[in-house]
Amino acid sequence: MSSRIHHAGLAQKVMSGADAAAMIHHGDNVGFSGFTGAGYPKDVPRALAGRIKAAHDRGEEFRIGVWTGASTAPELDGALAEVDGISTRVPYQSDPVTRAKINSGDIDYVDIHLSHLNQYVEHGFMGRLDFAVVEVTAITPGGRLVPSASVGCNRTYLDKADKIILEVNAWQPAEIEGVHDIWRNETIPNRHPVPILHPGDRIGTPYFEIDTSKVVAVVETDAPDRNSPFKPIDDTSRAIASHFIDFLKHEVKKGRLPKKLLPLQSGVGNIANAVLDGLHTSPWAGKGLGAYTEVLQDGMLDLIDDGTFSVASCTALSLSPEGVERFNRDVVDYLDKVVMRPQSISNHPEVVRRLGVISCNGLIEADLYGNVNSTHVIGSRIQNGIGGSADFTHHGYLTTFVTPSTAKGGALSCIVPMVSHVDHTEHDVMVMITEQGLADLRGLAPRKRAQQIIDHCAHPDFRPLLQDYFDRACAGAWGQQTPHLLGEAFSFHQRFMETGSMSSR
Ligand code: 0RQ
Repeated sequence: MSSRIHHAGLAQKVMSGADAAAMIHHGDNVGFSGFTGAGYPKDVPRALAGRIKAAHDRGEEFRIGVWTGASTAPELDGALAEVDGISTRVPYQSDPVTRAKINSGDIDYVDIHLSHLNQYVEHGFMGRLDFAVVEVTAITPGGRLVPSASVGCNRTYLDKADKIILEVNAWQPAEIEGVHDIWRNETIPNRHPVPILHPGDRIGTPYFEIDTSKVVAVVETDAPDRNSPFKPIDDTSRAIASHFIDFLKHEVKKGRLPKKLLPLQSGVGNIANAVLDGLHTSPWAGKGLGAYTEVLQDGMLDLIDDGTFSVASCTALSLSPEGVERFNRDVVDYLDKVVMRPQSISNHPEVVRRLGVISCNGLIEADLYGNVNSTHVIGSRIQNGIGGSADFTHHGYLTTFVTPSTAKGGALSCIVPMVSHVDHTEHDVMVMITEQGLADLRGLAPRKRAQQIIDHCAHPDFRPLLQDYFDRACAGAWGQQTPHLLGEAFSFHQRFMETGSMSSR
């Protein structure tokens, strides 16, 4: 028996990834573990992709529904998309092959809030779940599962799937046991309040409790997570971080934030990671703050190490190769500083609102009034997905968005007259930050919001263009709460599609 599989009955179920994959059939819905490149199964998806390719070569149809926690890795999303094996993809992805197949219409992508996923699965909104394929770190003698580097939607997948395939990955550190906090609420109409009063509160157990009779296969692996590196922190991200920190200082001075702040949430991506770095040189360095966030990025790990954060609640790691090496080496030191929860709890709207989370997320474009597009390039091509950004933005105490003012080498303004796709509306977005400055939109009517955003967030190359648009829109003959010139607003995006630049030059 492997040193990681301590349950005699489940040890009998050990087999190869290929044998396990042979149990999955065309039309099945499969709930895979995996969240931002951490804790996804490494062997079964690849073997399944081989099986799908062979079926297609024989002229047979073979596609499955792929449900995960969030993004996974080339061995899962990439491998299955490459062989046209995915019919439906839920709820968040960032894989280039999958992205291309979604945009070409070959994969149906259902991009939902991460906090909604548990309910979708639990109450059958997306139909039946045939398989849960879940990576774990170990199996205890009593058949409980020690989760891996992400929790995501695994508890619900393990509960609801007809059959379970487990991958036991010896690469994950055995000492991670104890970091997770798995809690099960009652189902509607008997749901209870989530009893979390502080980011570090533990309310469940560190294990998944499962019906072991549903386990049809156990596969042993020894393979690393994806762990993508972050872009180096540049002057643009440093400037964004500095505006964010200045704003927090200002809010404390005004008495709108306590001295020790409120729990922070930091989104995915390079900019959000860089913003965290700014806390090292802030008045809060070493001050033991709390994080109630979705993923633990390198920036957060550094801040735990230097005592700026005393605790971080999350659902997954999202670390660089160096970050994960550090985490795995010193995991015992993180056991009382990191709590990894199901995504329905890490992103729980009621908890986020009650704790008063300060949210900070990236965007693709924002408009003059503060509406935000986080997901679609030129209104139509998916980049990643909404992820948990709305879970924190709609319910946070202070909601901020951070972005460079331009993209694609300066050819494109990230501030546009009207967003080409809406993920977060003006009603939820309180503060907009670029390297140019910060627009505090709270309490402002639309025209005043627009002027703040033009003056403080737009790049000087695009400011005259945006000001001209806004002035002419305001001069419109009929009464307008939110002035627009609709035809022109969309030609702003059209111009980029046709010429590769939004600039009028
Ligand atoms: O594309 O790599 O091909 O050049 O978008 O942009 O500047 O590296 O920014 O890494 O911070 O990601 C919104 C995508 C920002 C991310 C987004 C192109 C740009 C580049 C990435 P290339 P950057 P970041 C909770 C939070 C939604 C989910 C979320 C995201 C690529 O933050 O996915 O918030 N958010 N989750 O060139 C065309 C523009 C563009 C543009 C950027 N205006 N037009 N392309 N790009 N702006 C946590 C979870 O949910 C897990």
